[in-house]
Amino acid sequence: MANLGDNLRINGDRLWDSLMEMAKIGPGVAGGNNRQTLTDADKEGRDLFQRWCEDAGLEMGVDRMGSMFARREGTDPDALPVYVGSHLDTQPTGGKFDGVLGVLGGLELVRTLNDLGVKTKHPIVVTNWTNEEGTRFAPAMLASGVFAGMHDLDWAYDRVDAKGLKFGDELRRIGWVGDEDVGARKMKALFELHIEQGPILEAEGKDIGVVTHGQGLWWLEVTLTGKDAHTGSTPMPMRRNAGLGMARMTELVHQIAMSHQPDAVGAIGHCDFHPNSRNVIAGKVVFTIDFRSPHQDILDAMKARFEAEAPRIAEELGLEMGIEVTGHFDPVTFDANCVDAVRNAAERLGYSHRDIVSGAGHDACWVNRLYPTAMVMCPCVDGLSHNEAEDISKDWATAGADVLLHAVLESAEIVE
Ligand code: HGY
Ligand code: MN
Ligand code: MN
Repeated sequence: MANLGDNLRINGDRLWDSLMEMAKIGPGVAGGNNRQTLTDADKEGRDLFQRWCEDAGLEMGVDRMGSMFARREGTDPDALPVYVGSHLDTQPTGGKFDGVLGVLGGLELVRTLNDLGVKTKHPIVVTNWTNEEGTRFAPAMLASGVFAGMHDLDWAYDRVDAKGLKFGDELRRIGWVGDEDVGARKMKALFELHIEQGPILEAEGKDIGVVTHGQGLWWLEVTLTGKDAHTGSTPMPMRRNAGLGMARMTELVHQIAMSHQPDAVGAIGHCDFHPNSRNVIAGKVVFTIDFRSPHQDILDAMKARFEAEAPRIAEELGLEMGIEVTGHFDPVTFDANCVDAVRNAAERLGYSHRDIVSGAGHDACWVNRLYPTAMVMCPCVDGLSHNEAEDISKDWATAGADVLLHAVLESAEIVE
């Protein structure tokens, strides 16, 4: 491997300025972002990213899921490209860095190579994957899932949001339906930079997380149907209270996850009460369970136990129950050579690091099914994410992007 020049570093100030510029688009109400997928704010963010890519001399390709691929040519145009990137869409009360750091860290990598006139044999492609969050249109990592062959395009286009709007219609409305077949692109490797979204790196004083594995996930959407009735005049024994069913099942989810510590998590983050009137007993409740574990057997055992025990709760309360899987991926083991490239880069650059399992799902988790993939993580303040107070330091962002640069160069091969 050519001597990469350990003093080859990205421009941390420029990266930070770009992060702050992007954060102005789709502002939240408490300092973070609400730039949900396929909204006008998402369109605005895409347009800005496209302008920056054009300024950096990159050639933009877009696939039918709207994922964006900005290509920096290599000396061998036929060599398989090395991909970087993440997602620009955010949670409704999201932070400024979840996903965005990976996209703009990839762009900064290219800007740095341009500044220094560094050529690589393999092309480098900076990616913005559509709808990583899965908050407006379930499931999460939707576009990378179609890319990996886990979902078909028509099914993805038919996903609807809470207002009944379809994914495909919204993608057309913002004008970001591309002409590339989803999944047609071939990769040598993919590296994704992302904030940890957990407390470990900060607590241990580590600059870099070398991501060896990712948790698996089940999203179970539960519908409980009872009977709307007056909260005042309906005797307690006569009630069919779907809200009470949800409360008891929330406790069950918590107990199931707690019974598999420390390698399991479970919660309910989404819930719709119907009719959601303060003096009507909820006749219908729809909520989503999020179970995760790095271990396949624990992940599946949690789902099985809920499916076995929840019907009794429904029966006791006179409720009908339906369960639909709205998201799933197995635990992920990233590519050992790519993981080594990340670890070697951190080592060479003098950044403290530790191996880590990703608690959150990422587009890299799906791409890993097709091509050698790894992730670089940086700490975040108090481990907080999916919260407008999400925060990182400029130094952490810079360290993460430096390691991304060197890991990618090891794969893309500098041409002297
Ligand atoms: O849910 C996840 O893990 C990711 O943040 N979409
Ligand atoms: Mn993310
Ligand atoms: Mn997220």
